[in-house]
Amino acid sequence: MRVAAIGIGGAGGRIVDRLWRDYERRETAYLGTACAVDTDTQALNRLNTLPGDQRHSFGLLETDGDGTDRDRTSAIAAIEDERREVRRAIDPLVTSDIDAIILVTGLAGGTGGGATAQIADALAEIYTIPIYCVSVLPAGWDEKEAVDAMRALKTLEATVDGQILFDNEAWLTSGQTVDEAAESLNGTLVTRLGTLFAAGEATESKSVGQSVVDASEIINTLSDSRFATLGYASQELGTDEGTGESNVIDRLRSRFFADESDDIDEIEAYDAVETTLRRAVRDKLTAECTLDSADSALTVFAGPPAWLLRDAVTDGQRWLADELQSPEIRSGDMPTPDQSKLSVLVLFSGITEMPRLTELETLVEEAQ
Ligand SMILES: Nc1nc2c(ncn2[C@@H]2O[C@H](COP(=O)(O)OP(=O)(O)OP(=O)(O)O)[C@@H](O)[C@H]2O)c(=O)[nH]1
Ligand SMILES: [Mg+2]
Repeated sequence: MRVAAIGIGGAGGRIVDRLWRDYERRETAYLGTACAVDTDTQALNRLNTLPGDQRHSFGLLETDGDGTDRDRTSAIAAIEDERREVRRAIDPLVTSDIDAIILVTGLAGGTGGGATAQIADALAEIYTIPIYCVSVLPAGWDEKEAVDAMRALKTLEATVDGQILFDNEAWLTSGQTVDEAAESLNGTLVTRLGTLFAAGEATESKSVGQSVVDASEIINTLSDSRFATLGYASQELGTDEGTGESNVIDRLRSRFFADESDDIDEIEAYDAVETTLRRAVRDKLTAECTLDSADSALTVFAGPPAWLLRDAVTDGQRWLADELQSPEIRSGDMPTPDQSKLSVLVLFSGITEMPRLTELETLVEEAQ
């Protein structure tokens, strides 16, 4: 799936900056292009990898270029004034080969939480392709943050075609601040987003009769889905075997570069697929949800073609259908012939129950 990614505000910009780095490292060209949009020129300057002409400031009269300091109202005023200019800055990104627009934002931020829905709305006036938002939920128990985040979440719900949630609270370890943990939080999120988008761009493998995911399947899973969350797990293959290093490397080479599935132990491959899928589902999701409240899911199995055993994938899908009480499940492979890693990504969507949203709602009620 080819996407145009737009980061709005500090968190959005940093996550998209990181996505740009992930994209440059992958073989699959899933990112048409990307940009960051912020009221804070210093934050834009501090990004690491996005080229300078892909960083855009707005609202400098309202904010002196320092950001809004968590003030949604001034971000909304700024974007109302500069709606056209911001859209014009984004326009060149949305080329005809783009399947979807991905906005990324920290919901509790003044800029991110205030301006993102307005930007989505301005883009939806022009483009008919889906617009999704990757929405970061605030950590902690601050009532103002909860109020702002829930307001932003609901405004976005009315504007975008689906939101993939990331819950900072779930991913911070105790005592850590978001600033300290930002690199690792953003790395976690970006690995999952990159795998999802890259899967939708994978081409059919000649070696095995694999089914790949195409962009329309991701779109069908995400669209009209309210909230979505991502699970992920990966496992190095075969590293627990052998005695000497060269031994292991030789064996890995002969196994991973081989096209024939009979070069690998099928039981081992079956177990690897099964275990990695279960970990992807049971380990921490980008935002925790009640699994049976999801109404559809999409799984991506990535690894050397010979390891992606049809039976294991089909049985895995059946297991997941049971777990979720039979919603719609799509599945596909992303063959990576030159890697010694198996990974599984699961996109759950149409979720109606998320404990963190209930917590934030409670904080909102307490604030009233
Ligand atoms: N996951 C993640 N969360 C972040 C990051 N930076 C900030 N956040 C969180 O995202 C929310 C919004 O913060 P920012 O993105 O800095 O705010 P902003 O959109 O720039 O808005 P203002 O600076 O208030 O105008 C807060 O809840 C932060 O804790 C980041 O790099 N990664
Ligand atoms: Mg900011």
